[in-house]
Amino acid sequence: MADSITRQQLSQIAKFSTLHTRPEGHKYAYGTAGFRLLGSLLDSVVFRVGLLAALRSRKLDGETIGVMLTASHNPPDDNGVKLIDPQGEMLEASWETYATKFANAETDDELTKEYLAVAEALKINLDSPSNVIFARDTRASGPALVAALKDGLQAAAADYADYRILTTPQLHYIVKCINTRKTAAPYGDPSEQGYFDKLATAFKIVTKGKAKPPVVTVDAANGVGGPKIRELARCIGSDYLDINVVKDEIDAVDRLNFQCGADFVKTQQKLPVGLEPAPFELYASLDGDADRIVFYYVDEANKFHLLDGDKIASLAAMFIRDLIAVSGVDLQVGVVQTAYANGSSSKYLTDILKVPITVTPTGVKHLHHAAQLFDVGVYFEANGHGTVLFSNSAMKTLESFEAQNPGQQDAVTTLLSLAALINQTVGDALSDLLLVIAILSHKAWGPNEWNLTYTDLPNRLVRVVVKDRTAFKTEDAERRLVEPKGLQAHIDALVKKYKSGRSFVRASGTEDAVRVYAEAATRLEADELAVKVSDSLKGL
Ligand code: G16
Repeated sequence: MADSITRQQLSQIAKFSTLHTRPEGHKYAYGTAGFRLLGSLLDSVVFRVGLLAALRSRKLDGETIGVMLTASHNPPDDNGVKLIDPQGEMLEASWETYATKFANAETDDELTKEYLAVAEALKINLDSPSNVIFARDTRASGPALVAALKDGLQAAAADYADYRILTTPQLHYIVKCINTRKTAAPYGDPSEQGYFDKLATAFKIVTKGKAKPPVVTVDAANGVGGPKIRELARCIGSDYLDINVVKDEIDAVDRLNFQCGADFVKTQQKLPVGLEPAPFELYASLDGDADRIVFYYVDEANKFHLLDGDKIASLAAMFIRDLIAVSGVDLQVGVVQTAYANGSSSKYLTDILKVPITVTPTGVKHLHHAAQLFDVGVYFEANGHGTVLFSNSAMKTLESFEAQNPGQQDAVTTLLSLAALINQTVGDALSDLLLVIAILSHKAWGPNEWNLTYTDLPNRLVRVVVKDRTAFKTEDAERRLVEPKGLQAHIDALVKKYKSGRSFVRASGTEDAVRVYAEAATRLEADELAVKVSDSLKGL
């Protein structure tokens, strides 16, 4: 019986695979956030990811696996695909190797052999249940890739459900809800409405009786976040939240992330093109799949001030640390950052807030795991990708805590509601937006007061196209280059010439380029250092 099932599946895979042939000569790699490249090069990859998702679910006793089709902050012609594990986390790292092998199998025969090899090596019963759900963002290449994915799932005899257009974090949420449905701690209702209701309810509790939250204008990068944020705002109600949504033309597919969105604002350090801000009002930009957010405002002189992931992490860490102190609960808050974290933010966290910091390589998968080691782990990349994790034991401590006075009770209720408000699976722009607004409302702050907590060192991020980005190897959480040989010594010599100078180079995992980061005491010096380090990559 088992053998006939295996033969049947392999023959189906071989048959469907001929419809999704691999473009010759292209090398694929499961990178920082899955496979990500031109949508036109992804058909065979997505078909094969369908096969892998089916196996992953079988390996985990039929738990539901998610597949998200998105290229997030990348330009409109790109697309991407990534797998979501049962608790809504990124795919376990050891499976990334299988994903890369599947994607690069040269022939149908090689692909079926890889499929069987993984099943045998991991003792996966191909006759056991397999459950996969998937969704996509608004890109034009999405529907064709969905068809390829369905073929893969069908060939591998998986049960699947199409959740159509969602933000990436919504799919992570739904995956976790499905897999925890019958446990002692169900995460929520496994539907988009369930997601909106959970956030709306928590937001109302957290902000109850506090100052009217600041009005916020959100640039949705002309992506999926636009309609979703409107829906969320509708569920919360205008008495609680005053939101304007701009850059929400989801049908103008070529405008996705174009001159707007979180990546544009963070890397260019300027307003989305066409936005005319009022002084001291709060603005925010999402990215194309709404898993990142950055905030900003202009002052009376129309000067732009960015409130990025570091500022969000510091705000959240400060607020939660203070609530814990008031409640009297014995819990530790920690923050996880990457090499991109502004030097001033790390100093503020360590010297002023006195919270411990861990530094990991770029990629939320790394930060997420490091954050799980704290009772309450705040993690944000400077680009605005992040969340706050409450450990299971922290939740139990809070739930069973017996408050001695109304102040303590209030603080514990707020902490528990924050755990519901903040997406526990992955960085989520919508949930992070509500978190920031709720904190500002508690403190009766506007963006300027928030910004005054510490002053960023001027910094510059540059994207440099090189011949072969895989030649750039790093160590020390990507803060130092090991290869190309000699380059780090050259960077060190440059950095020494600048007060508060710091710079590093790393290969991007989502674009065919390397990134150069530089910071220094003044704007001029940070720019100059970035240019000099970028220049040293010429010809490489
Ligand atoms: C993805 C990852 C992030 C990472 C970003 C840029 O974000 O999820 O963790 O910071 O790519 O990565 P890299 O510098 O390696 O290109 P997103 O929002 O594009 O999914």
